[in-house]
Amino acid sequence: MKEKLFVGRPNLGNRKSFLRRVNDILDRRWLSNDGPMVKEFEQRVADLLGVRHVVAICNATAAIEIACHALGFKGEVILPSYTFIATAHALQWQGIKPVFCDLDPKTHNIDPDKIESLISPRTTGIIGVHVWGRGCETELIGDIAARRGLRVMYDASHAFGCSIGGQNIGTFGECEVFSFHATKFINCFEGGAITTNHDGLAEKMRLMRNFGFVDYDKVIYLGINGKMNEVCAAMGLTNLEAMDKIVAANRKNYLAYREALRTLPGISLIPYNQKEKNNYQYVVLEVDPQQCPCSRDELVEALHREKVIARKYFWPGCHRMEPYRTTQPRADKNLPETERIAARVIVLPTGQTVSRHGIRVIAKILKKIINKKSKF
Ligand code: T4K
Repeated sequence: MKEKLFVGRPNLGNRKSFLRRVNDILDRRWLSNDGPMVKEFEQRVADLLGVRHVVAICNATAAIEIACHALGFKGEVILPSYTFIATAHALQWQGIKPVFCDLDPKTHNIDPDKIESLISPRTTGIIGVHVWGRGCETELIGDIAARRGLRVMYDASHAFGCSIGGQNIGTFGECEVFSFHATKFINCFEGGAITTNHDGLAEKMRLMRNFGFVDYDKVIYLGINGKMNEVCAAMGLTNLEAMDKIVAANRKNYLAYREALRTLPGISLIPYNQKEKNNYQYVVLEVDPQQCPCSRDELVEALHREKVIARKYFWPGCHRMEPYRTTQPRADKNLPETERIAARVIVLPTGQTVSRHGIRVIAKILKKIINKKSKF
């Protein structure tokens, strides 16, 4: 490779449209605090997902914190360990203990069969994460929660533009949280949003993102500054206009990878259900140590040497990161599948900046090291 290829290189919509929006913002001198761009962004997302309320937030981590607070989470909350550390940190930051649940190896999502045994008298909720944009088993999770008096929300950071049983992600649980970080399918530079069909919850979360202000000089809740600014909303609006093109580029790349990696022993590309809407934002390989002559780490190192900055998301799992490694030293005993999958996964670059040629080169690098190793 001439230049480094990254996982998470931002997808960009039309530059002129974005700059026109930025000029409008400057002309208006309205830069933040629930401005017109933010309102328009929220409306567009609501229309797109078919959800009643969208509350734009400065990033998904703050959005999860606000959502947890609005839902009254306290004590313990069950979530997968196989997620970006932000999901766990958002709880711990508020003094709530994240209780890590194992994953289902077929989906990489929280395994509903393993949730009930983790419920204690201190449990108040469940957070499912739609990892790689593949939806959680929302019906089963909803049943458990209803039976055990728990509240459910989803971290949908990966899943903008995806569906479960044909229904848009963003409409499940009591609320869902999206990330619009630079590396995400649709980005706002930094950004997030909470989506919900519950009027009261939406109202509460709107107030919480603005310090709890209900009027000039009147605060009715504990709140934080979770506001999205106008330039971030302008970026989001511009990128939403390019959404179909971005999905098409991702899908094309996904299919090209599938073809190019077909014959590699012990390497499989995770599938997406063709009956659902998918954003194809993640090209995820699983390396089977019984079948592949190279270890996952050897493959990642070989790619890095050739300037392909592949990633091992979400290795080693939240439970093996601080502070959880110290506060929950035995958590791994309940997480055999998480440990197995976290040691097998490689995420490859995709998006608008990755070409068919780039994909062929990546496949060649992998083939070369595997062939070399299999000769020993
Ligand atoms: N829940 C889940 C399930 C998540 O995946 C995330 C975020 C969150 C919650 C929290 O959402 P936010 O609060 O961030 O809205 C990256 C992202 O920073 C993070 O947003 C994302 N998940 C996670 C999966 O990936 P890192 O630590 O791997 O980031 P970093 O700096 O290594 O960037 C990734 C790659 O992207 C780099 O190799 C280069 C490329 N890149 C990055 C940026 C920012 C660019 O090419 N241009 C850029 O502007 O976490």
